[in-house]
Amino acid sequence: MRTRMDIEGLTVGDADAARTGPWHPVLDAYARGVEAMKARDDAGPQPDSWMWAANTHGIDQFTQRRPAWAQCTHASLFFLPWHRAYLAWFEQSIRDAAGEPDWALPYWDYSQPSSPRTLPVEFAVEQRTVDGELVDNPLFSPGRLAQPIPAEDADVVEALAQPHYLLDREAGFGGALPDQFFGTVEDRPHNYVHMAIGGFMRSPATAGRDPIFWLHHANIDRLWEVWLSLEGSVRLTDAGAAAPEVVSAWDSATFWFGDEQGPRTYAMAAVEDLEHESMDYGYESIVLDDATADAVAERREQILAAAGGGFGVDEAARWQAVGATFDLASGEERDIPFEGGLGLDAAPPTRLMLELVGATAHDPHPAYDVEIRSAPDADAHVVRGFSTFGLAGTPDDEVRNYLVDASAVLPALLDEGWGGGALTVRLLPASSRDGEGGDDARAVQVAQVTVYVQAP
Ligand SMILES: [Cu+2]
Repeated sequence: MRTRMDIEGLTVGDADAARTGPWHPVLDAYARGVEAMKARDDAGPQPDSWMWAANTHGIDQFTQRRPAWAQCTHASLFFLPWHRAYLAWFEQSIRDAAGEPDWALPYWDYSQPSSPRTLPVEFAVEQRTVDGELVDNPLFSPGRLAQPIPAEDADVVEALAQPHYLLDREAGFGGALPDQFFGTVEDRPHNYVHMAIGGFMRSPATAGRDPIFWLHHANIDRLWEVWLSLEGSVRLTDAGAAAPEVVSAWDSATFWFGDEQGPRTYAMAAVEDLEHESMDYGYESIVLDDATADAVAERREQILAAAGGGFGVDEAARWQAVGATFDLASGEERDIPFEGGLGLDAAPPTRLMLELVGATAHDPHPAYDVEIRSAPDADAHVVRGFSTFGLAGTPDDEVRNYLVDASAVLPALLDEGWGGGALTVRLLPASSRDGEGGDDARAVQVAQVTVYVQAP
């Protein structure tokens, strides 16, 4: 079985050393493989070329669609398995191109507390030395942001703490029903890290062109294994965890890549089994550092307590819709009209969820937070909103849906006497990343917002 290694132990760590000195054999083989695949691009589309691999994920508006391309599966419970199969197929292409049959993709664990969260230098330098000569570095990609990934963007606690893979009207680790919302691990770190790296990584249409894409996704894939190893994690296929039709759609899923006449296919049974010959890899480590492990365990307890023990997709009734629909644009305040208040029994709600459906944008900020007030002149309470990865800049993926868990501000709203009369909601550019403030041209439009509450 091949081992996918942590890049932290492979990198030379210093830009000058990366420019002039030898690289770890795993990274040297990756660079040679990427270079060989890129060289094939000149001859037009071929399944073993670099752009074919990138276009399989997404295509830009200048690229003619073909069946093998633009397949990426986002905002879906199939996000994790589709990308796992995609990585396995790509890994084989690199092995073939580099002539290294035992090579395995490294992973980039930017969430480790000790990580500098900056690009490994082998990906950052524009040139490297091969046989005593300075040559272009095939792992370099233009337009990436220079600053480290913000620590909060790389946070894994919220994702790993989710007890369920899939939930109804809220984000489980791997997905949310109806199947058009992001699971927690896809939201963060995945989407946020894409936007923080920048360049080609900012859009699903181009992300696969950046060699770091594959190490980012190896880490997301590794987090799936980390989550599975945690006590109490409930798989989609566990008894009673999902509706039979969802389980059957999951079990019968097959993914295919490469030549349309003779594609390589990956059935779900193989994707779920890392020992299967078409996977055949393990990770150097799926063990969390102590501080993160403690934070995950504590957060998981909190989530289970807030859910009052009742958890599972068959309990759809536990979320009660209380808000009517309305239009929401970033920077613009709107009251949410309620029909007849909260409509709950005597017990006050314990959780609050905003469902934003049909979001569109032309050139949005990287991320938005959500400001909530119990009345137009009341104090503002801010909760984390969403990353805009995939919201704009691709031919197809220009409408997104988001679930925003606003439970953290519920006690304050109830304290202020909020009884379900109205909420004032605003989207704000997340200030930690972008200081430009409200810019109408970069506004997000949301077609429909629904407020859900949950009582004990
Ligand atoms: Cu991605």
